Amino acid sequence: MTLDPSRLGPMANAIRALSMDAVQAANSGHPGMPMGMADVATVLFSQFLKFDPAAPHWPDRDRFVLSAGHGSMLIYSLLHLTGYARPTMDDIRNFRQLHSVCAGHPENFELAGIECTTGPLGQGLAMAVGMAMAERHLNAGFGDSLVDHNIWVVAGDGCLMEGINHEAIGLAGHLKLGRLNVLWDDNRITIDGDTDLSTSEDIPARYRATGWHVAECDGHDFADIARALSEAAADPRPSLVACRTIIGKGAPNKQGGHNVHGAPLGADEIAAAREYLGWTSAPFEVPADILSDWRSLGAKGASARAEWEARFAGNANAREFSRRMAGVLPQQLPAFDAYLSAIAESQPKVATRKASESALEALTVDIQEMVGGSADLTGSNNTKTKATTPFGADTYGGRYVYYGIREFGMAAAMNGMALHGGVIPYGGTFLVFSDYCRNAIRMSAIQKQRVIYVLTHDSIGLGEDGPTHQPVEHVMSLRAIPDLLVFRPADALETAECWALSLKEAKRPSVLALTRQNLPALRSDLENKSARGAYRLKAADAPRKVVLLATGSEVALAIDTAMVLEAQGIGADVVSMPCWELFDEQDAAYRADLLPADALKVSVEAGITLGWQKYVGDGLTIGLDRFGASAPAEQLFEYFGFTADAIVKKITAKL
Ligand SMILES: Cc1ncc(C[n+]2csc(CCOP(=O)(O)OP(=O)(O)O)c2C)c(N)n1
Ligand SMILES: [Mg+2]
Repeated sequence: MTLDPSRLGPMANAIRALSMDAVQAANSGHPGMPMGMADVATVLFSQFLKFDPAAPHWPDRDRFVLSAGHGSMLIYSLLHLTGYARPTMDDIRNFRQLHSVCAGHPENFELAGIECTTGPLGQGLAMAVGMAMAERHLNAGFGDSLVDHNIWVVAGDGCLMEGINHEAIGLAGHLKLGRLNVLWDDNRITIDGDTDLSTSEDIPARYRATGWHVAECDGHDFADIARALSEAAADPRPSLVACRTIIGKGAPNKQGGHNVHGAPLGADEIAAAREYLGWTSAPFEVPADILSDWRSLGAKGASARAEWEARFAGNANAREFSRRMAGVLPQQLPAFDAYLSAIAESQPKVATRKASESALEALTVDIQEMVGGSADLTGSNNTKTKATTPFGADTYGGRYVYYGIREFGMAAAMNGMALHGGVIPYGGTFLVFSDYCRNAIRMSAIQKQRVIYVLTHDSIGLGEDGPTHQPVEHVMSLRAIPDLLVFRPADALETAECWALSLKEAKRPSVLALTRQNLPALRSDLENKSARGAYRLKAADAPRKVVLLATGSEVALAIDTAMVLEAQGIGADVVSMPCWELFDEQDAAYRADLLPADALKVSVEAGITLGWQKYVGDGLTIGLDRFGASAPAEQLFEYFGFTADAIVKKITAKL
């Protein structure tokens, strides 16, 4: 569609006016970025982006990611102007107010058309890498007629300065993700002032060095922007387009300075901007002719979508494609069911990381949309299966990603894959390095995405690598993240159960905390008891005085402890508690039955004790409130008091 170029200026000014007025009304927000990038966004949406506001979830749409999420008014303006059902003008009037879909930063679950939640700088771009991976992967499986789209990102100086940018672009360049195009708001301003306060990096050189194509343009010259975007779209490499812009462009006295970044312009400057832009409409009013130009852009996507729908209707794989995009698991999991029966029978004594691998061998056969990977710890995380062959620039159909030593980049890419849809990502690293990707794990939860983190070497039980590698506070600190399921299974069967539960959770991420060391089998029944988060593994024989609550590798220890107590006539239940979050969702009667008021409750977990008090009350917490040490695992457990005898002594003293 070619619009008369003279129409583009007023269209861009509509973004500027809405942005400055909404921020002014909220007395909060960031006018500088949307005003500065209004021209680039207008060219992108008018000539390049494939989208249909009437079908915001159409699978073959281009994905638009506002990585510079503080500029949220840019996307709210665009969605409104192009004709998405929401935000309405009233929504925009309520920018940043309680329950407004126009939240402070863009949130994927608030508005169709917002592909991911952004604001933590750098992560939008890194999620876009995952979207571009998912696009190529699905293209390899379903062909051009169903999957053939681009990922467009608007990123600021901050997104490019963050450490995660290095991980993300390194991965994208290596994987030759040519569908990814990043429009850099090169305004040379951040909050503190000019970028030369803090950086003298040659960004184009850095991008070229990682295998990217780089184009540059004057971000206020429509023809030049269109030329650069065409080059980006045509180049087979991922592209960075450096768009030289003026922050707050249109505010005559404030533009170009850092004060326009994140504060309302003020009544006087807004009046001056109206004058300067020739914008005579009242706040939250867009002249009919300008709105109609925007709406005509929105409408043009309908024909592209109709053509796609026609191809889809005639495609032999349409059903399977729809199932995957809807995130619905296959109805039958025959390989996994057979595996469950086999281990219930064979009772393997294995590390839970190894049990995870065995479960994955079956699951990745049954669930073709699972795409695994590891941050260079494949042999330790046990994440690679026979069914998952390598994903690479020449093998986009592969299902195993060698992420390299890029934990944060991996986690953000997995978020992007899940958000794109059609793929269920899982990826591994050591539990202790979850800190490296913690904010992306948090973003999995905020965005309600099924991303599965395989975090192995989950305690001092990893032994000789010592305290730098021994997680102590990690399991508990992950439990502190809302809407994240943290599983710490106790044996091979529980590990398989926890995998099944993670996969069933279509709208929540999961962590599987897994051991390096072997653990005995504790159960042989096939009911998924982990589904209730905690369950009574052993009931007291003698009159019950004690309830031991344990997770993972400490469940077997709790059983041993209970045996010693029983021998002394002290009845003890053992409750295995693989997932706090699921237990907390059980009804009061179930919870009270496991945690009876009249027994001494004792938690046993090789990590910090902070938090266990909510279950044990003034009972006992057996844990590790200090860093670990380097030694073989058995010696460490003994040294730190994780033996039946040591625990029994504490219990009898307390009784
Ligand atoms: C990880 C992270 N750190 C810090 C911030 C706070 N913050 C928001 S915007 C911003 C400056 C970003 O500069 P730039 O990307 O150039 O945006 P511009 O000022 O050009 O709009 C900062 C530090 C953040 N949102 N995320
Ligand atoms: Mg900037």
